[in-house]
Amino acid sequence: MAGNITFTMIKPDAVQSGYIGAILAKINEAGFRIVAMKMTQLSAQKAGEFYAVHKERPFYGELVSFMSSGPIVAAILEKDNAVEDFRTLIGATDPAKAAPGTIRALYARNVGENAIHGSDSDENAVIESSFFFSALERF
Ligand code: DAT
Ligand code: MG
Repeated sequence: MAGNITFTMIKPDAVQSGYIGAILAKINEAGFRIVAMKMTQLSAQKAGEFYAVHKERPFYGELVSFMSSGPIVAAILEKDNAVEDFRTLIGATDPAKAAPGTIRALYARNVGENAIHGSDSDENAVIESSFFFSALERF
């Protein structure tokens, strides 16, 4: 099971721009099953906790403030090879470098406001999923 899930957030820029539906359609078309989903807003403290691994990076303050600036859509997704396939679907962190047709190439504004999150490992997919969802919220 662990290797078959990833965690995603549709970030505040994409929610604000009205891209939730378009992004979910891409996720469905790519063959991911939605295990859990919610719309919520991170406090600055929770955003800081989620991105604690980036604490020493120069963009950390900006990242925390952006990620707590408006609602997000959090979800757990299931598919064979979920983590890697989802990273391929979303594209590079910087939308200017993201492959054509990827979610970030289509919907991200810039490297900071980049539309969507995807876990970077099976281990982090499990940690990040549990950050947002209890067992009772998974289907
Ligand atoms: P990713 O989201 O592709 O896994 P990451 O884990 O390196 O990228 O960084 C987490 C988030 O931090 C990223 O989605 C947006 C922000 N970020 C990364 N590099 C940045 C930069 N050079 N300037 C501003 N924000 C950045
Ligand atoms: Mg990352």
